[in-house]
Formats: sequence, C-alpha cells, structure tokens
Amino acid sequence: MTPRTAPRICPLCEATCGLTLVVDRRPGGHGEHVTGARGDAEDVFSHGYICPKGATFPQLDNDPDRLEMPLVRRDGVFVETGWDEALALVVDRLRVVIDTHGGSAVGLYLGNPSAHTLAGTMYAPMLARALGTRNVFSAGTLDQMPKQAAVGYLFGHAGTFAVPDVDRTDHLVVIGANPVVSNGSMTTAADFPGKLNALRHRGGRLTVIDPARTRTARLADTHIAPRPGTDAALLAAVVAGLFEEGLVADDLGGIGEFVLGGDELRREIADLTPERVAAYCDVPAGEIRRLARDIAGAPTAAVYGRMGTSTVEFGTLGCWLIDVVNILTGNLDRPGGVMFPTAPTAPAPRPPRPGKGFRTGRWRSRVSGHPEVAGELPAVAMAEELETTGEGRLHALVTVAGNPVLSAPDGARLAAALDAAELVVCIDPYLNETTRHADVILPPPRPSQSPHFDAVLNNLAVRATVRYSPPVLPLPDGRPDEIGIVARLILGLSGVGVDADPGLVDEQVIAATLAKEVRDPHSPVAGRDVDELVGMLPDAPGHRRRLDMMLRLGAYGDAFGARDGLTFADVLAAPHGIDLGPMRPRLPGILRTASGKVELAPDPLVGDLARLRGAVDSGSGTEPGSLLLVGRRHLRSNNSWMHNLPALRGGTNRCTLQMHPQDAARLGVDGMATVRGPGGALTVPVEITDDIRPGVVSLPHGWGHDDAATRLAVAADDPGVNVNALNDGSRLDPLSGTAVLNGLPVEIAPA
Ligand SMILES: Nc1nc2c(c(=O)[nH]1)N[C@H]1C(S)=C(S)[C@@H](COP(=O)(O)OP(=O)(O)OC[C@H]3O[C@@H](n4cnc5c(=O)[nH]c(N)nc54)[C@H](O)[C@@H]3O)O[C@H]1N2
Ligand SMILES: Nc1nc2c(c(=O)[nH]1)N[C@H]1C(S)=C(S)[C@@H](COP(=O)(O)OP(=O)(O)OC[C@H]3O[C@@H](n4cnc5c(=O)[nH]c(N)nc54)[C@H](O)[C@@H]3O)O[C@H]1N2
Ligand code: SF4
Ligand SMILES: [Mo]
Repeated sequence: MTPRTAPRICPLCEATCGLTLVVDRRPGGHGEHVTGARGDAEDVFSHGYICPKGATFPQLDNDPDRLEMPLVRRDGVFVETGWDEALALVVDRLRVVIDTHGGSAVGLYLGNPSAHTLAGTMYAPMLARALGTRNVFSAGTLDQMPKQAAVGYLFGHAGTFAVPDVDRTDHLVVIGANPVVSNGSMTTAADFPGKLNALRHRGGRLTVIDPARTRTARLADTHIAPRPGTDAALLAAVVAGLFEEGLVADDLGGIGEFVLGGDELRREIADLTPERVAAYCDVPAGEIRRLARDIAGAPTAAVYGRMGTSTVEFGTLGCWLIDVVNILTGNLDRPGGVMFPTAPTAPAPRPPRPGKGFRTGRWRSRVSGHPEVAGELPAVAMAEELETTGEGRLHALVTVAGNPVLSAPDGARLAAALDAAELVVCIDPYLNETTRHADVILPPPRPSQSPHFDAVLNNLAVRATVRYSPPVLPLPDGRPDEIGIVARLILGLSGVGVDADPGLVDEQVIAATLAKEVRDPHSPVAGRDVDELVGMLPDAPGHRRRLDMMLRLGAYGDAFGARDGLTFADVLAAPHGIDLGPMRPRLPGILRTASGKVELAPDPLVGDLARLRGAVDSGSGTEPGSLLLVGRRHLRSNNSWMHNLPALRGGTNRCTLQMHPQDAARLGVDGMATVRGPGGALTVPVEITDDIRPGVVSLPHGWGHDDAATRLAVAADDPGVNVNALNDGSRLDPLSGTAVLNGLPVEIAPA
C-alpha cells in the first residue's frame, strides 16, 4: 500500500499552520504511523507555509520517550499502570485532599500547550470548578497577563484583544517581539516572515523596537534599541509627543464617540516627555518624537508588542500604552490598524450594552496577598503557597501541559515544594523536569491520535477561518484521549464516576449554554426550545456536539436553521478549512466596560504611572557598567519541551549567552562566563556578537535538561542551563502578577 496523506493543523505555535501529514504502515505491518509533514498548500489560512518545528511533527509524534501509559509512583519509583486504575487513583487521592483541607488546597497550573489543545481550552478550565479551587495558575503570568489586564481595563474584558491587521497596514511597529522567529504570538498569522516581506513590497514600513538586532529587526526600515524594561516609558513619551505636537487623530479616526478619558490621559502623561525619558530608555528624544510622527503620519499603522514589552517591571503599563498609541492615532478598529477578530465559535455579536467592567483582586493569594488577575494568581507564587504551612495551604497541584520547574523563576524551590506536597498529578506526555516530581503522570496520546480545533487562537486570528482536524490515527483500545482524561477526572470529582461517558461533560455544558441563550432576547436562538436545539446536534463525540453548538450560535452560524450559515458538518466537509474573510470593525458592540466605552485612562493604570516616573527619574539600572538580561527564542525551539527531537538540535539553536564585543572586552570575558542574578549563578558559553546592544545580554529559556530522573534521552545529551535559575521570582509587574523575565539585572565575570 502506498502512503496516504491527511490534513492536520499544527499544534506547535500560535500560527496554526495547516500541515499535510504522510501516514504509512509501520515496518512489520503493525498499524500506521506518521512519516512526513509538509505545508498544506490548500489550507485556507496558511497556504502551504511550514516552519522547521512543524516539519518535525513526525519525530514528535513518534518520539520513543513519549509516555504511552500512566505512571504512578509506588515506593518512590514510577510504575506503569492501567488507565482506569490511574484515573480512579487520582480522583480518590484528590478527594482525600479536598475532604481534609477543602478544594482550595488543590492548585491547578495550565501550561502553554493547553492553549493549543481542545482538552486545554474547552475542558481544563472546568477542572478548576470541579476541584472547587481558586488557586489557578498558568503560563500566562510568565507571558501575556499584562496584555490581558490592559485590554480588560480598556475594553472591559481580559479576552478582548485587538490584533495588528498585518495584511493591510501601512506601518507596522513591532515592540519587544520577534515574530520572524516566534511566528507571532497573541496574533495568529501564518507565515509572519512572508507577511512582513509583503508589507515591504507594497511600500509599507516596518519599525522594530528591540535591544537585539533580531531576524525581525533585520527586515526593518527603522530599528530602535532601547534599554530593556523601558518600553512603558518610551511609549508614554510617544503618547506625550502625540498630544504635544497635535498629532492625535481627528475624532480618533471616527471612533471618538466610543472613547472616554482622553483629557485625563493627556493631563496625566504630559510630563513624561521624550526629553525626560531619553536617558532612562537610552533612546534620543528626537528618535522618540520621530517615532510618534511616523505612526501618526502613516495612512494606517499598527503597534504590536509581545514578550519584551510584557514580561517586564511595567508590563501592564506598556501593553496599555501600545493600544493607547493605536487609539490616539486613529488606528483602532479600522482596516490596516489593530482590529478585534471575530472567531467562528465565539458568541454572535450582540447590540452594544455596558458590561460589568474589569477589575482585579476579587481574591488574593494567601502568602503574599497577590491580587487575582483574570481568575489567576501569579505562577511565581506556587512555591510559597505549597511551602507555607497554615490555613489555606496548597497541599496538591495538578499540572496540565506545563513545565514550570524550567519555565518559571526559581524552579529548584518549586521542585522541592512539589516533592513535599501531598499529591502532584501531571497531565503530560513526557517524564520531564516538572513531571518527574509527580505522584501520577497521565500522558495524552500523540497529536496524530488527537482531534484539533483552535478554540482560543481563532480569537486572535488576522483573518477569520474555521478549520477542524479529526484524529489522523486511531487511539489504541482503552486509551483515553486528552479530552477523555480531563473529562473523566471532572466526572470523577463531581461524583458521577471516572468510568462515566466523558461526553456527559459536554452535555452539561450544552444544556446550560442553550438554556441561557434561549432566554437572551439578543441571542440568535432567543425563545427557542432547548430540547429542539439539542436534538439538532450531530450524533458525534461530545467535543463535536459542543463545537457544532458554538458555531451555530456564532457570527457565521446558521442559528440552528434560522438563517443561512455554518454548521459543523460544513466544517467537516472542508478538510482544508473555510475562509470567513478579513477582520471587520467591532465597535462599540464588543465593549464590556461599565461605561460601555473604551476607557483610555483607567485609575489603576494612571495610578501606576507614579511608579514609572520614579524609575525614570531615579535612572535605576542606568549606572555605567550595569548589565540587563533578556531572553530570546530560536526558530527550532519551543519553550522547554522540544529539545528531545534530534532534528531540532544543534546549529543556531544553542544555549549561549549573547554579549556585545564592548562588554566582553571590558569584562575580559571570552569562552565561558559566570552570570549571577538575584536567584543564583550559572556558567555558560559566551557568544560575542554585535546583534545585541551594549549593556544587554541574552540567554534563551527552556534549557537545563540535566536532571537524571527525567526521560529525555536526546535533550540530556546537550542539556544547556536553566536561565530561570538566575531569577528568584521576587520581581513582578504588580498589576498583572507577571514575572519579570526580561530586563533582569545580572553580573558577569569570566569563568
Ligand atoms: N526566562 C524565560 N522564561 C520563560 C519565557 C521566557 O521568554 N524567558 N517564556 C515564558 C512563556 S512565554 C511561556 S508560554 C512559558 C511556558 O511555560 P510552560 O507552559 O510551563 O512550559 P513549556 O515549556 O511550554 O512546557 C509545556 C509542557 O507541556 C507538555 N505538552 C506538550 N504537548 C502537550 C499536550 O498536547 N498535552 C499536554 N497535556 N501536555 C503537553 C510538554 O511535555 C511540557 O511538559 O515559559 C515562560 N518562561
Ligand atoms: N521558535 C519558537 N517559537 C515560539 C516559541 C519558542 O520557544 N520558539 N515560543 C512561543 C511562545 S510561548 C511565545 S509567548 C511566543 C513569544 O513570541 P515573541 O515575543 O515574538 O518572542 P521573543 O523571542 O520572546 O521576543 C521577545 C523580544 O523582545 C526583546 N526584548 C527583551 N526585552 C525587551 C524590552 O524590554 N523591550 C523591548 N522592546 N524588547 C525587549 C528580545 O530581545 C526579543 O527579541 O513565541 C512562541 N513561538
Ligand atoms: S509556524 Fe511552524 S510551529 Fe507554528 S504552526 Fe506553523 S508549522 Fe507549526
Ligand atoms: Mo508563551
């Protein structure tokens, strides 16, 4: 038999490319496996694009270190256990913790890949409810939580993101992001490199603001290299410059009636002039003023920021000011500016109405009193919550798709706290630096055996499409997929039993959602009969029934037969996806602030400007000879968990400390160096390069695979060092609880 092919959306980064998998019989004839992956030229979103990570799909799928069976720790050693037994054991042991100490004694940590799986997006959040805990943590507070807080205050909801309209903009300003390498984040756009080239070809402009001359910066017309950690000050000065020079767009480009707080903003920010922040940012005032003019003067412009603006001391302020610049220059909600995507499974737009608004601190962490933000507590607080005795202590932790021992600051402390905890359960395919501290590991099956739908990332897509990948290979008998693992835990915890049909979870959601919809006069199914609607859903696995419901209730759906529109059957019939067109204006209907308007100058953000002023005026970190550490990503890497694939090893993907020749000469560093940060010291190979500005050094994260108790044979060969061991986790952006990962002060000496 010749090999067959099957389309599959790539789950490995936010670009969500369509792949064509090649599937062949295994040698010896025992079933099939994935032998190849290439870009799917017919995919309606990615049109054939693929990156080196996507191309390793076969290696990832077939990795011999991938766990096939649950591992249960007995007398200190992991023993392979059957599925029913392992799931029952987990529920029994969670019950003991909950019965003794209450639901809040169990923490839940959701890692990055859970944003890419159906299990992580549509089921794992329900696990928190089944546990009865508010101790929810995620990679978000090592990443984009500042953005969520900022848009929460501006637009009223922490999930309402405006993304750059990269296909139509005339001037893209990229601050603290390297999308040519990362393929974009908090903006889902396949083939970012191609889109930046297309921008240049149509005569558009690219400005990159980054202390490193990244691959993205190399494509730029203008590259500004500020001191790390100073983006909020730089952007505040751009805003001050826009006001001072009369560059604010007339009627904010046509959305003036939907925006409040312009005068207050002007008053509060006017003193943060380019001249005042120039030394702190180490960017000449004239360059900041030119940036303001270049954004205001472009027919359309979009300012886009990521990790370098987010995981810093003033992360929320920086993320807020990015959108403030977009708004003041008339670029919010218009083609070529930044726009709010309309995802196919999001509820259909409703008429404008004020919302509840956004606030934080509805509860606080027990030990340090960190405010909850968007329902989460800071990932860096997990260790202290586990360690610190007393009422309300965390006694157990469940992780889903996370490796916080490497990805969060001070992993050694967290590892010790996990060892001391009563129960640690990890839903994860690998025995790695985190899961090796578990009592039970429940491995999801291979990606080829799992269905795929981007329920979250479609909300960030620069063009609307709908695509679904059914499993390419069948599951072995008796093996649950990841949805089944999470759903059965939920059913076990809620007393229904781990042996129940996982689809029951979906039926509960369907019944509750439809009951609410039919009562909502603005719903496309207002006044209909719930049973009739349930009866229209397909006879299919629970996740498909739920997706069918969401799609039919959504902007492009058929409203359960009430209008022409999509059902899930249409999606199944289109293996390369259905294009739903470019982004469209969404104001004011999308706003959920208490005023029903965009709130430009929310109190918590305006209030935090005082802290920024303090930093600017004290010039902290600008002392001669001081060094700041930033991170970087490599094209052939994915955080901490793809170093086990031979095809992604070596070459440029190396765990080296990049340093400018002037700094290296001054410090006499060559070969190996010792880096000392607030959390400890590491010895690393140095790479001297003028791709990084003086005063800044860069080290990638996700390395440090030297723990003998893991099962990552390839990664262990060239382990690298864990950059987060330099960080004690005490530095946070207070408005979002996000760890400072970029702009960490370090000292360096020859080793
Ligand atoms: N210093 C520094 N630290 C950083 C960063 C940085 O830039 N600098 N970046 C931060 C960012 S942006 C992020 S998002 C975090 C990531 O932090 P985490 O999400 O905690 O870590 P990852 O390395 O993404 O690990 C993902 C885990 O998911 C598992 N996994 C993979 N696929 C699946 C699946 O389909 N299902 C399940 N259940 N598990 C799966 C992997 O085996 C691995 O254990 O790291 C953060 N840490
Ligand atoms: N190949 C690959 N792709 C990935 C990942 C991966 O590990 N590898 N991880 C995925 C994940 S989880 C995420 S969140 C995204 C992240 O996507 P990006 O944010 O695009 O990726 P980073 O490489 O972290 O880019 C951050 C940039 O900010 C710069 N920077 C650091 N500090 C500052 C600062 O203070 N100000 C400014 N202006 N710039 C600063 C750094 O030099 C770096 O170039 O990538 C995703 N895609
Ligand atoms: S850019 Fe690469 S890793 Fe990201 S979705 Fe596309 S193929 Fe997968
Ligand atoms: Mo991330």
